[in-house]
Amino acid sequence: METATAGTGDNVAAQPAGARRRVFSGMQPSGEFHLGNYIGALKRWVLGQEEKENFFCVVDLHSLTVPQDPAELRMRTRQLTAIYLAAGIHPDKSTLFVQSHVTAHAEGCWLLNCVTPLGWLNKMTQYKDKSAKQESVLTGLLDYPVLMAADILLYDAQEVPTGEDQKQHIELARNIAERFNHLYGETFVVPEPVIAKVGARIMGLDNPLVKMSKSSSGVRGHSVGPLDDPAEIERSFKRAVTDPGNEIRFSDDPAKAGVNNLLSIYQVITGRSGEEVENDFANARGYGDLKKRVAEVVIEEFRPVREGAARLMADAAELDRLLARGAEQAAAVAMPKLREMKEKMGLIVP
Ligand code: ATP
Ligand code: LTN
Repeated sequence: METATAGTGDNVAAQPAGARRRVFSGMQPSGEFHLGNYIGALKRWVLGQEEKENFFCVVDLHSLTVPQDPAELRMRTRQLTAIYLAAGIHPDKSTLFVQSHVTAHAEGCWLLNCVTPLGWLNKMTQYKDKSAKQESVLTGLLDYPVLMAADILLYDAQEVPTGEDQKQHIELARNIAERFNHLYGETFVVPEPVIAKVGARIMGLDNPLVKMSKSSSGVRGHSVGPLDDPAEIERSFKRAVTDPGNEIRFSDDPAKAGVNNLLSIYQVITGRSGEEVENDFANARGYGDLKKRVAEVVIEEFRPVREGAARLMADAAELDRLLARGAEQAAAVAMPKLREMKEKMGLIVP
């Protein structure tokens, strides 16, 4: 798949020639996992898995930045793990773990808090958007991007594959890495965002002018996910908002955003080029046909994820064993880095 990397390649402490590039990414186990999460992140992690050294995390500490029901959070943490696995993240090819199981993340966050000016956090657009919607804003929500920086920097990750919405946070992680390196000497790799050219911002099916988002997943027809009933997925696509026209082409005209979104979904799922996609629909009979065929490819793509996740969820003990192994592998990388941070900052490390 075509990807656009937005870094400068000025990595310090780069790995030896021939070493596989190191990847870190994560997702929050709160809310319903949806097609945007799948296309913008998970599918791409799976596609890049073979040639990279991967760390994929279920970032449960990030979920705590807004109030959570404890039992539900526990269930969703295992459920998201099951979705990662069922979608093709292979525990022998990637380190798959839960953020809170590796204590270096929370500790590293504290150390990085102490090199991060508050002004940098106040500029984060996601914080501004999310905090504006809440009556009482938790400190953790403001600090969220510093925890994310700790996630990435503890692993010397060179690449961070995410959707478009995370670009500013990765930029902040770069700034924090550079500042730490400047203050205490070369310590961190400066990571690069890896954001796809197509599918990095899947829009709501009910409103193609807003991002498909977990916070709107309760809204009927907004999003679809792999655990949904296929008949419900079909209905959501049938109801998808388009425009009064009938032209099935990629376009950046906001009036055509609905059709553009459907075509982008189809393109990423089928792995075809933009031209091939438009050709596929050259003889389509209107938008009804388009919606039906997009729904079909999404349902087929999700079928093994749905079935696999249900199977895995039936054995929580096995999932927990797998996660324990992942945490051990992750800690073997993160803990020495944390130690290095502490030493450089002047803490006595026993
Ligand atoms: P949401 O905005 O839905 O609440 P999030 O970004 O807060 O999601 P995460 O589960 O942490 O939630 O995000 C997981 C990944 O999915 C990130 O890489 C994010 O960029 C990506 N992502 C989220 N929404 C979309 C979307 N609509 N299109 C493409 N990628 C997306
Ligand atoms: N903030 C991210 C989730 C996340 C993440 C990370 C992504 C937490 N830590 C480290 C990449 C790398 C989001 O998608 N909402």
